[in-house]
Amino acid sequence: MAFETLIVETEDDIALIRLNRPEALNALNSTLLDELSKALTEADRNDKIRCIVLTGSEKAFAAGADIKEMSQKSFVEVYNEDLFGAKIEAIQRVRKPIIAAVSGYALGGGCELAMICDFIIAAENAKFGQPEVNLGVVAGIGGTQRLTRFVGKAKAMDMNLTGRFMDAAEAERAGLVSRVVPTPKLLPEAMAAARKIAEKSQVTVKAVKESVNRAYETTLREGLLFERRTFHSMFATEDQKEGMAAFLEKREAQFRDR
Ligand code: CO8
Repeated sequence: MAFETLIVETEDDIALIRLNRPEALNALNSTLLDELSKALTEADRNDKIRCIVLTGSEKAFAAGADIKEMSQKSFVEVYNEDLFGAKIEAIQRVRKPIIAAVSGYALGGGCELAMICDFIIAAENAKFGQPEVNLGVVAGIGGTQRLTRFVGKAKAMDMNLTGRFMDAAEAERAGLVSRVVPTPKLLPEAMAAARKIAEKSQVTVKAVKESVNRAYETTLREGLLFERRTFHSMFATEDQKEGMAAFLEKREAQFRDR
């Protein structure tokens, strides 16, 4: 599929999706969000793809929703079209792991898009922020919700109220990103992480993603029950037998995704 605002490549069993609107620091306009939801859905359906890496340019992962495109919309328009709703929900429905490789600005909808991914690897030059307050709006796809769960109320309030940016070191300390790497190493590091995930049983990987995400949707008691039942259900798979046999026989497991 050819895209106007994305570059989609496949490296072995990894889909690498680059946001590509350099003239607007990858601002998320409706074409980009439409194409991104399609590219991710397509990668999710493609049996040959085992993990997805989402990245931008060195200067910007994405500088937010496209301000030019939305500036003149009325409440009734954004409400009726449920601005960003369906496209973002399609992205949230992807069951394969998505790693966000963030270099440069991840602001507003850009920071929120990175948080929708399963984890974030940041380059040393990354800057995260929710500056919507400067535009007379609040965050729209998780900047007050996911960010608060990831970094706690103090930093989420600070970022959403002042609009200040968080650098990569602070984002790592706060728990927003899983690792920080020198800027030129960002993509190799993200691709290596994706390859590690791709080696595992895809059944187990999906179960891990569902189980961790459950922590954000339910009480601890229910989440622990969900996790335990998921653990139990893994014993119905051939890959559990293979994984444990390989350990005992001191060899690499050969998973078959079943
Ligand atoms: N929308 C549209 N165009 C943008 C955006 C944006 N968010 N960000 C940058 N651009 C454009 C600039 O207008 C400029 O274009 P031009 O050359 O035609 O004037 C070009 O990108 C380069 O930008 P700058 O010249 O400003 O570059 P600087 O290096 O001087 O500054 C900054 C970089 C600090 C990132 C600056 O561009 C900036 O502050 N951008 C806006 C950041 C922002 O406010 N983001 C939040 C947007 S609102 C939002 O995201 C709401 C989320 C709701 C849900 C979203 C779902 C997807």
